[in-house]
Amino acid sequence: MNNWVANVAEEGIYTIEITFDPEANDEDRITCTLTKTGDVTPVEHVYTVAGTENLFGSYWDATDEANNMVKGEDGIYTWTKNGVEFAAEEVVEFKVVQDHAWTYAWPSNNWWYQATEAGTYNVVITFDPAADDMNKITFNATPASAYEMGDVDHSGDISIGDVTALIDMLLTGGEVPAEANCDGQEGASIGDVTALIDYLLNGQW
Ligand SMILES: [Ca+2]
Ligand SMILES: [Ca+2]
Repeated sequence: MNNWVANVAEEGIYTIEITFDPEANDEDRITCTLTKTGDVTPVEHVYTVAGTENLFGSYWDATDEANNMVKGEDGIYTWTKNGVEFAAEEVVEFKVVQDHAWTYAWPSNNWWYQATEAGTYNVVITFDPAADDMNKITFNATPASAYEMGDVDHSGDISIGDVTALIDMLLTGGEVPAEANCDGQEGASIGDVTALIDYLLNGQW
């Protein structure tokens, strides 16, 4: 009368065998055997932001590896772009796509952002695959001018932490915010580190 219930004790790959003997007594007609044959290997996905060309450089291109997100130790993926120029009321739209295909993409309606005023912005997008659909994505566009020159780690003041942050950026070759340019020469170099240390020692640029 009740359905047959087979409990799976632990996650894994199983072989399931069900037998039915019409000649047996009611309680013996059905047998069900679960045999574990292996472990489940977690699938590592690639997440990429794809959207309007004004922010992402390519146009709704799910295959653009330049826009792959970077996985953090907490399992949350991040995409960062510093020094983005937005006109007043400029609109950005995007989705986060899984494995360079549109089969799985969030949010179902495109993420929509409109810059309130013209300026240079640092943009950070995060994606949490484990969160429910409404809370997977965060988008932050911070005016780049909010940080003063030398405040590389965006802590609000200039300290030895900024020297460390700048050296980290030089070593990893990541995007460098405008405020990391301390020597006035374009781009980030060891000259910016020297200028920053000079400032810490002397209190002036
Ligand atoms: Ca700082
Ligand atoms: Ca520089």
